[in-house]
Amino acid sequence: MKQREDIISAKQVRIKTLKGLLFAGLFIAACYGGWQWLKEAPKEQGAQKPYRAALKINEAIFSKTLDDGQLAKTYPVSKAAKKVRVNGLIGLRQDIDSNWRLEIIRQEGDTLRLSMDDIRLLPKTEIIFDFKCIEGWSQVSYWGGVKFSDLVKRYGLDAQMRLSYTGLETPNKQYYVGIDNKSMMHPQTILAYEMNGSALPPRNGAPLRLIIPVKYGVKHLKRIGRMYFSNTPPPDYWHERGYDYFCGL
Ligand SMILES: Nc1nc2c(c(=O)[nH]1)N[C@H]1C(S)=C(S)[C@@H](COP(=O)(O)O)O[C@H]1N2
Ligand SMILES: [Mo]
Repeated sequence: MKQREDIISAKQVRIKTLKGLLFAGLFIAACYGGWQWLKEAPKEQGAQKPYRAALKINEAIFSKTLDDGQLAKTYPVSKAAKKVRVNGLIGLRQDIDSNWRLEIIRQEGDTLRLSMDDIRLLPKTEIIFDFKCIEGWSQVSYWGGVKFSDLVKRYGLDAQMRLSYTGLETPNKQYYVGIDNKSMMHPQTILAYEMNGSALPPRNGAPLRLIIPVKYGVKHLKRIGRMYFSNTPPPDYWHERGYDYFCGL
C-alpha cells in the first residue's frame, strides 16, 4: 500500500511539472503574440493603433482639464531669461519676405491679408510663462503681441472658430501645426511680435509667431505665413513623426 501511494504521488509530481511547463509555454507564447500584435497593428497617424488609442485617452483627460478655463502659471519680468533659447529652424532658413502678410484663409477663395501695421493696431498683451519643449527643457520667457481671441473679435472670425481646428504654416510650408480651437481661443494664446520687450528676433519667429502656453513648444509655430480652419485635424509636422497631436500641458 505504502509503495502504491509513492507511485501515485510521483505521478502527480510529474503531472504538475508538465502542467507548469505547459502554462509557462502558453504564457511565453501569449507575450510574444501580444508583442507581435502590437508591432504589426495597423498604424494610425504615425503610431500603432493601440498606442494611438492610449494617446487619445490622454488627450481626452487633458482636454477636460482645459475645460476648467485653466491658466498657465505666469511670472514676474525679473524671472524671464535674458538669453532665450533658439530651438527648431524648420521653415526659417530663407530671408523674411519684405512683402510678408499674415494670410488668414476664411474659406476657400476668401483670404484676409494683414500687415504687421494692421496687427499692431490691436490691443497689445504680454505674457511671461514657463516655455516647455517636449525634448525636456523649459525656460521662463517674456512675449508681447496680440491675443488671438482679440483678432478673432476684430475680424469677425466667429464662424471659423465654430470649426474644431486651426492650421498654421510657415510661408514656405515647411513647418506646420494643427491646434484645437479651444486652445486657440484660450486667453493666453497670442500672436507674438515682441520678445523681452523688443522686436522678435528672426530665429525666434519674426515677424509673427504663435505663443500658446497651454501647449508644448512644438506647437508655438515661428514665422506664421498662413492660417486656415477645419473640422478635421490639419497636418502637423511632429505629429506625422509620431508625437502626440494635442501636445497639451
Ligand atoms: N517654424 C518653426 N517653428 C517652430 C519650430 C520649428 O522648427 N520651425 N520648432 C518648435 C519647437 S520644437 C520649439 S521648442 C519652439 C522653440 O522656440 P524658440 O526657438 O523661440 O525657443 O519653436 C517651435 N516652433
Ligand atoms: Mo520643442
